[in-house]
Amino acid sequence: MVKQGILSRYRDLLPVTANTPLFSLGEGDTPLTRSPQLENKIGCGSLYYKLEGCNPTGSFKDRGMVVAIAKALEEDNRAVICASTGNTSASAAAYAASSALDAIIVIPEGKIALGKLAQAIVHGARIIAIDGNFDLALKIVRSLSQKHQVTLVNSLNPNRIEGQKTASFEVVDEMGTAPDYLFIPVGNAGNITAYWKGFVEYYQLGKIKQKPKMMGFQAEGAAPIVRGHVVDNPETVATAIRIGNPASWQRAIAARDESGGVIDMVSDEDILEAYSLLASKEGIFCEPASAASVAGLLKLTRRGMDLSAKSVVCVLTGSGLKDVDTATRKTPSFTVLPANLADIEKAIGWD
Ligand code: AN7
Repeated sequence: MVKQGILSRYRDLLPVTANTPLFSLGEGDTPLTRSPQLENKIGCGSLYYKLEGCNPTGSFKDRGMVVAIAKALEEDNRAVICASTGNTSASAAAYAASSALDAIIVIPEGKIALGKLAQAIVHGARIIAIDGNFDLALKIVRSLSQKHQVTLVNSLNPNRIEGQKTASFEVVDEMGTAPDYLFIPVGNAGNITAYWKGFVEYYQLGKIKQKPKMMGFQAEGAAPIVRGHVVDNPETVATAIRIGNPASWQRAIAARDESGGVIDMVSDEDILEAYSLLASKEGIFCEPASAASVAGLLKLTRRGMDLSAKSVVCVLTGSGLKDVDTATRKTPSFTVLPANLADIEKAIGWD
């Protein structure tokens, strides 16, 4: 069977009209898997991962992008623009290419993971790397989109949030209920906003009896919401969430407060620990920003949070293959030997 995509599957709950093209590159319907080891280790009732790295361009951005691009086509706009820490631009480039739209992307020079840049290049986007961070890039593309005939496809575009909310629908459709807690990384804060919107809508439709607590995690060096002020020079190993002035700041706070959740921060060390643990114990290769959700879970449980009777979903937002530099930086990661049986057996300890 041809994969349906979120526009068709959730059309009744999306801004779909008779003129919206219902196309798909295969986004959505991502795996919800149960933790093989960590669940027991932290004494959690049940722990699930929503594997958003399994989307066509390797991140959750595809859910929102397919809606944003479909609406641009419906309105007969032929070009899209975005600022990005990497994943939005990769997704915009792919979806624009598939619909013969021009994609213009503005990125912070030297601060996006190479896999994401590779995607923008192969999909034929016009790439502008600026001497400035994501926040400045976003300011620039906002101005450009007001001045020129081009659709802004950052999460300021409400169609992006609409598409991304389908991830909560899937979590509920799969579990038959909402989890008690949803742990999620926070950068520009569009995704936490979207998940919350999805849960609220399902609640209003009577599909769930209670909504989850939203547990958002920023990186310590890029934690404006936690600190309560704009961070001028955000820094973190998790380049995807290297953001100092999130566009959906207020909506993230609303999601936190209305759900009774928290927005907290995790250090780069915490992020890399969770990143390695996910890879080496759970068999999941996600990118560093994604590991912020699990780093947050580890932080809170170490501080005594009791989840023994609770269900938890951690959103793993993007694939580890996006950022192989972080994975291969660890030394020594392998042994170089002559191609000879005896030497190799010796190195493995089989001599
Ligand atoms: C893997 O691509 O902002 O809080 O420009 O790529 O909705 O911003 C990416 C963000 C988490 C944070 N995990 O989500 C961009 C961009 C990954 C990400 C986030 C991003 P938001």
